[in-house]
Amino acid sequence: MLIKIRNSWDLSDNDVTSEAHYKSRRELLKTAGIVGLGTAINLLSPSFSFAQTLKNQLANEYDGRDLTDQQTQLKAILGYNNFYEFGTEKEDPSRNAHSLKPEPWTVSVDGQCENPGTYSVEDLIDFNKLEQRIYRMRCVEAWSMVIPWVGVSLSEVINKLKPKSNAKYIYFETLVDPEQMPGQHRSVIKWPYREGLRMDEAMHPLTLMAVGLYDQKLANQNGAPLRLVVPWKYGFKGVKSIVKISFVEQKPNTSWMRLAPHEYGFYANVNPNVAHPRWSQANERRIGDFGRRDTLMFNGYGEQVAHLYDGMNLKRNF
Ligand SMILES: Nc1nc2c(c(=O)[nH]1)N[C@H]1C(S)=C(S)[C@@H](COP(=O)(O)O)O[C@H]1N2
Ligand SMILES: [Mo]
Repeated sequence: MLIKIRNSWDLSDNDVTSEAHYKSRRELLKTAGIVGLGTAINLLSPSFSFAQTLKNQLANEYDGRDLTDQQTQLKAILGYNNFYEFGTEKEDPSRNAHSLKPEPWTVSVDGQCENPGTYSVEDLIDFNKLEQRIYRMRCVEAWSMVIPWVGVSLSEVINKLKPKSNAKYIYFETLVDPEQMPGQHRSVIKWPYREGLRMDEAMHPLTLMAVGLYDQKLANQNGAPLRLVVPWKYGFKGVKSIVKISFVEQKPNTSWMRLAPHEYGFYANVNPNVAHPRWSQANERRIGDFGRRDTLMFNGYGEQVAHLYDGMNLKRNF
């Protein structure tokens, strides 16, 4: 599914796919036998080539399980957040994030790449190639959502920056500015929020650099103006409001690894068989549901990503 969104985010009625219309569009896809996440099926813009490429890459690997997943209501996605820069309660980000100014915004790029420098969001993201991908997001705290993100594959951004062959990892940082992010007056974590991926994980077509969700640009509390989404990993890998990207040779020391290395590892792949030291990870509460449901290995994306971890001990590399 694809939404073509103009740079201005100034949507006409024809472009807008409102929340209310989603269910029926999803039903339409189902009837058409089009399955899977990232089914970048081009309903709105027939000349969109990346969407077709992605579909060609992934079509045979999807089993359609996700079609039974209801999308989480916009209200919940906007109101139940983790973004410690605005406080540690789930309601804090929506209450406090109005002080963030996501425009204008720059991202500095350094390390092992041919095109280091300072970029605007528009330099990094090709807004003509935006697509929508409906991904499960599973927080390590054992709740989950299904979010229709809008963005581009992170690989598209990386290709512009031309990493060198010795770049083994990509590293990200969130903005540090206590004026805009009042939660940073407290040292809940050592700011900035830091995250990273192995290069092959970063280049995987499911890894998304998101700039919107549903038919809106990202709300501040969801990580405006750009944030990472890695659907087979716990939600904390999805670093928000990114201001720095580095290509590095060594495995980066991420925020949660620094804070509690026995509890949070670098890989953070969703794995129902590996418990968090203080609680099981075997099931989850989907926001909006009553009961709990089993958590799926790699959050249900195993067919697409399990090969990245061939031969690795996933208990040790948690
Ligand atoms: N900068 C920053 N990014 C962050 C966090 C944070 O506290 N700060 N929380 C993470 C966690 S734990 C989760 S579950 C997701 C939540 O994303 P959402 O609030 O948009 O649903 O953001 C992740 N990205
Ligand atoms: Mo999380």
